[in-house]
Amino acid sequence: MKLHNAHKTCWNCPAAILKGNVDFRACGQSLEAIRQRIEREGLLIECARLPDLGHFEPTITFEECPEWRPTKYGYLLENMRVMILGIDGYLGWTLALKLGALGCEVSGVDCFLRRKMVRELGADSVVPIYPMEERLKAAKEVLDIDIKFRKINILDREKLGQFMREVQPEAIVHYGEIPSAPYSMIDCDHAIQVQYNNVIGTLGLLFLMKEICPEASLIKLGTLGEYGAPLTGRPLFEGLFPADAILRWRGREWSLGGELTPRDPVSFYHVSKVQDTFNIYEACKYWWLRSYDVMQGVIYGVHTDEVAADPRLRTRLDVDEWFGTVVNRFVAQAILGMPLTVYGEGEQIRGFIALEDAMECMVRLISSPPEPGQYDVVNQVSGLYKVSELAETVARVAAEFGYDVKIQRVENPRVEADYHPFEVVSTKLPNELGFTPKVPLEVEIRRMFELLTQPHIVERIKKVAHLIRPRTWWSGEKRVVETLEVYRPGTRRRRGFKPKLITDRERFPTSKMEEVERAVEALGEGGDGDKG
Ligand code: USQ
Repeated sequence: MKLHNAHKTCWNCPAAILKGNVDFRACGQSLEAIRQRIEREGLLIECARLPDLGHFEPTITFEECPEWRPTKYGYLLENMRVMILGIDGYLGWTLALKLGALGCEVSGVDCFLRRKMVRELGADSVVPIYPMEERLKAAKEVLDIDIKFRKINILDREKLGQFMREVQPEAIVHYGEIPSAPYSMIDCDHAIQVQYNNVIGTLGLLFLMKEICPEASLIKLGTLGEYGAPLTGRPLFEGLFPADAILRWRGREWSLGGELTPRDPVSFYHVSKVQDTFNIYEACKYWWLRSYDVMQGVIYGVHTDEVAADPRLRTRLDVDEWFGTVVNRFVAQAILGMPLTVYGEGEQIRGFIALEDAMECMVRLISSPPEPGQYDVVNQVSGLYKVSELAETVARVAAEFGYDVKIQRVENPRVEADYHPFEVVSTKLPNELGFTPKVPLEVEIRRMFELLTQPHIVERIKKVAHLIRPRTWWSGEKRVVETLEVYRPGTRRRRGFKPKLITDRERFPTSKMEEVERAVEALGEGGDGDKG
């Protein structure tokens, strides 16, 4: 059974020097025109990794190429040079360790803005994190991973460009953005800071990539919240409409296939991600950059094998109003004996994914670069839940740990629909990239309780307890929200809409999936199998 990216060829590989005999990056040439020209005139490439091959056609598959080796996440380029922007963050650090453990040459930049912003608000990561120097030392000692780190603000294009020239990344993961909706809604200064940092940072990066490493793929963290939650019930497609989506108007009809789907962002932070989407889309069009825009749901959790390998390798976890995401906050609240803060009716539905599953998705995306010029979008979620449902699940797991948890409905400081349909399409990760979610919600919540109930962490949670109840209103008001109702888990009838996650797995039969998994298991952890 083939791994998901076995069929990809030099055409997708960042080591292929495609300039050769066709100046295919020139502006204004359509993909179709280029394809025709290639068919007519032939296209020869050179391989940056195997220059002895000379000029050849870009038809060698990942499966055939000695530079791509099989792993449990698909073929991965040997010692692939992956640069992570925002490597000190919740996701950046976790991914760095995972990629390092898989044999990638990991480099990363960070200016510690996240640490600074959280501390300025009086909060801190409840899981202790170490200074970068100690993190890097521990990564070497415990996991034998060398990470090349540089303290750089990505807005400093000169320094970032210099580092990119040095490293010559084959893939760039862009986590270097301010990730908080409430933070962007504090006031005008914060809204501007978030949009400037995110939008200008990404735009500058695109220009640098064009100049320095146009063959590298950009794996950019977008957000599912770019789409909003359409009250019409229209599914949230994966960034672009499928070919069979039809617009009907006054007796005529058009296919919407390939057009960007409408965006309806839910905060000034989410608006910054929408702006990024357009900038990346254009850069792929003008300069033949290639990118996956990852529309990720809300992340939760603390575990991957690598971060759990040593306390010095742990990734951060925030639970304050601004930087804590809902599940992480609920677990901390349960430990504090604070009723879980469900905003409004609690019937709002969001997409979620556990940290470990999200990291696996990222590795699969890195290992499967798009074609030159290809802008692609994946919806990265593993489950859809109502906020009130999450509170029930956290309360249930908390009971296993001896906590008697109550739930409180509080005023909703955000502007979001209480009741809304929610249908999310997420077909590419499961069907084209071979991803199956491995971490059920309750399992990760259990792991969180195991870690967060350690006495030194409980002490740290107590220190930020006063920053958990929200006081940042989308209206601009500044007052702590009031409680509307306190109830015991299991006593409130659920109303509203039932979410639907469309994965199209039925088109990719389970038997086939199992076959892939068995083949992958045979490769063993990390995968070090030979070709053939
Ligand atoms: N919520 C509560 N109680 C809380 C906290 C949140 O009911 O104590 C509700 C919110 O009203 C919202 C939902 O939970 O409806 C999710 O809120 P969140 O704070 O967990 O996540 P959000 O602000 O949407 O943003 C987070 C990340 C962001 C990422 C986004 C993915 O901070 O970086 O882009 O999740 S998504 O939500 O799909 O856009």
